[in-house]
Amino acid sequence: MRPLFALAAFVAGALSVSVEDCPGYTASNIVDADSTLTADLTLSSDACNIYGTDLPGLKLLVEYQTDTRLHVKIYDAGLDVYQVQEHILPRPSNQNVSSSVAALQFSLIEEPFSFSITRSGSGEVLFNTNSSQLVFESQFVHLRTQLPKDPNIYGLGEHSDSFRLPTEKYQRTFWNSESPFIPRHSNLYGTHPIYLDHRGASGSHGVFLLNANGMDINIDQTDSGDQFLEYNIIGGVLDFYFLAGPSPSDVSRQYAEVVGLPAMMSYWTFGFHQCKYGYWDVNYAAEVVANYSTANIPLETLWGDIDYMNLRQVFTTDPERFPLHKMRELVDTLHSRGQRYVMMLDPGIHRADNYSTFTRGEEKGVFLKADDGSDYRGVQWAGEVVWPDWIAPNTQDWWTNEISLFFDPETGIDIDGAWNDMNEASNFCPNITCDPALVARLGNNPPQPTNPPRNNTGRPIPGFPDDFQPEPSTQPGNLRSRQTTGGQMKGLPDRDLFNPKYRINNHKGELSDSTLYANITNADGTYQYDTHNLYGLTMITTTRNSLLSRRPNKRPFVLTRSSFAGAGSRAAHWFGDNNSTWSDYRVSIAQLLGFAGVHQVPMAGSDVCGFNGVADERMCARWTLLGAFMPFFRNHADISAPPQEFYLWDLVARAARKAIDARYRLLDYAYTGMYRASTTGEPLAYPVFFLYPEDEETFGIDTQFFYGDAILVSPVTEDYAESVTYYLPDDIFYDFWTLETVRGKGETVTRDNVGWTDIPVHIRGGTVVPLRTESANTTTALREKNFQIVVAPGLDGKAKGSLYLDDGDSLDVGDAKSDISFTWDGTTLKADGTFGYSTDVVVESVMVLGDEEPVTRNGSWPLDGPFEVTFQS
Ligand code: MIG
Repeated sequence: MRPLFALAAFVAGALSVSVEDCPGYTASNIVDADSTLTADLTLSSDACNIYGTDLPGLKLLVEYQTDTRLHVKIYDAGLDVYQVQEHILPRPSNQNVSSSVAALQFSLIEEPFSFSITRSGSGEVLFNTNSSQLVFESQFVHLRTQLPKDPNIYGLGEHSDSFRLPTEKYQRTFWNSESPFIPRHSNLYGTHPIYLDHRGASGSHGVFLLNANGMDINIDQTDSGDQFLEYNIIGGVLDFYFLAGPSPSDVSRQYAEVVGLPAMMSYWTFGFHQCKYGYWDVNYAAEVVANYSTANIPLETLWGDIDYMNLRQVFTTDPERFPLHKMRELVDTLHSRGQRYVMMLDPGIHRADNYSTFTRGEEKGVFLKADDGSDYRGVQWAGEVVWPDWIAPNTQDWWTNEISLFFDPETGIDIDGAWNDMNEASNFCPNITCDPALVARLGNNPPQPTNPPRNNTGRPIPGFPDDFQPEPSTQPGNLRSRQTTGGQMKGLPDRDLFNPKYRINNHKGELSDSTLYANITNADGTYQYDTHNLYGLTMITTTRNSLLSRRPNKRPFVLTRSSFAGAGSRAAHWFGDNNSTWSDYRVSIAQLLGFAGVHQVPMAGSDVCGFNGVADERMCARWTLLGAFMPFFRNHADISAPPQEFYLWDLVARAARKAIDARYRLLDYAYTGMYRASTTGEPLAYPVFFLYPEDEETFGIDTQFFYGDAILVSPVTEDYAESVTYYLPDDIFYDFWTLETVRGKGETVTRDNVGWTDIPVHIRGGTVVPLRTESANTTTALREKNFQIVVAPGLDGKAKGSLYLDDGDSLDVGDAKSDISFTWDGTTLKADGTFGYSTDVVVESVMVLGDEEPVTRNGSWPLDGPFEVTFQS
């Protein structure tokens, strides 16, 4: 056995971990029933103990759960190894189908043990582990599958790389971390261990590994050119869900069956959002709102970053800069104008005896604990902080109480949504030698703005009290685990939680660097070592529940930075602290495709115009046009960045008016897509190949996308360019702006003279798109506008689409919803479906696109029952 380090593998060439000397396992006691298969796996010979201790006995469980989902789980016979708690990620129900009807088939080789997954019928091998031994150690789990040559692999977020992943020397690391500047080829804020493997005409399938532990996934080729993907994980079990597709969006839907359907979002969340870290006081925030009005740019939602807090304490307002009565006035004013307000809630809770959020939490025992029973302490904005243990018994009640007190509509701030940041969790303590009291005292005064905003009073943010007395640190010490019993899947005892021998390629350094220490235990006895990647997911679950308690029948809106598989069923996501660069403008599309197309987090988008650095007029104009066609549309910037509100530049203001006008006219179309996503798992934004799965030219496209299934967005991609080359599949399209017919030829098209307020957008033929006849200042006002139905006939002359309507905000709308389908047969538009939502809004016109000028019929068709509009001359 050779001692090897992960980094050595990089130097050696292929990104493989050398496990040749490991013995592998032998399968025995195979019980092959109609819908399940079980077996014992025993270590074939002497342990290799390459990065820990080989586990001698494993179990294999195979379940044909549905006709399109196969569950394969390899776990320790003693049930000590950590498994993601059911209450954190509920498992899908097993329908126990007969393997004879299943689309995927499992087979195994007993000695050395390996397994493969094939597609029924064709027998195509989708997954095959026989090129490398299974290694299952106390702190290292390894499994490799072969892939076809030049595979089309997508997903495995969160990352800022190309949407179609590189196939050589490429690595994805999962260890959620605060990742300013969203570095390429790095672990970022979220963990989504699912990939979609697209094989053109033979179909797509998905592979989800339900494992939350730190891991590296290597995609590479062996020296002899064999393509592989391998998992190198520092704990947990191999819990795979294979999803049969065969279409790419079938995979999306099947994945949603496993991790949960996306949460339905309120209508207003599709409005335009403005935020900035550095809105220095309530007056400045109010002025931004006023400036948007003056500039005649619709603003739906103002956001409050940590600026509002008193001494950076969550659930407080700065009495001088954000006095409560002024905040209430601000929010009342926003609401009276049909606008909204969302505020930030960070998990780091200031450890101060005069801070009641902290003391109430103390009383209820909600904070993560160090071994001596004292609170685990670190550093965040407020200074020395403690962190909620989201799965401790009283945490939900405590958080709900804090939320209902602070956001009480009668006495507090009547927010419309909550923003969860820093939930990886971020810790300003750089490593385990940190003395939090000292770090807090030395280095954590909130940064001052470099660009004083208008109306800034010039007063500095108050610093931390001078009489602050740091207590001597007891951390990390020799921490004692709260865990005592085995057999509960809470993590093997006796592991090196700080420096496991296999070192994942975490860009932050060691596991505990700048985050919660890996040896901290949660209330149920699990370790942060195992649950780190779930911290954000548990926070947003708690926040969502609290918002629900506060307003039981309103859809909660939570925006989260950190995520894990299933996050979309609880929250929206933005892509974190990107840069005001063309590169990050471009990569926002790949990120959207990952989250909306594969990870099932449809309400997603980037900080428009970029968070860090300086946005300039032309770049911001382009980004505004692009962002307006993404589900989540928010302009946000750092405190050190100059202001970048749309009204600050002429070009950007014009781009914004135009883009928001289009976005709002399309809002019900997008909302219908959201409804579809939340009820079926159909994506809200599509990679081009999802709709043209046999067109190989589309497989690598990640600078174009479909917003919904009808609107193809092809933004300018090059820096400062006024032309763009984009791809049009062999199909018929219609220019969204001019309504001209454009016959796609399965070729790239170059368009010159793309003005700074222009973005190429096409309607895909074969679709019917409901539009509001005109835009409005707020989404509330928009809901009063009538509809125009646009028919975009396909090559066969036909088209279909739909329109979903409800009150826009209720969690349970009961029967008060309409799901209207439109079909166009070449002469008649038929509207049919359900009509439970009552509205005075009518369809005012129907427009049919075509080679000639569009033809329009005007009228007044109420949305209370089926109707037909015929275009027979
Ligand atoms: O920079 O709360 O990603 O959106 O403005 C560290 C301040 C803290 C990071 C978030 C960013 C937010 C900022 N936060």
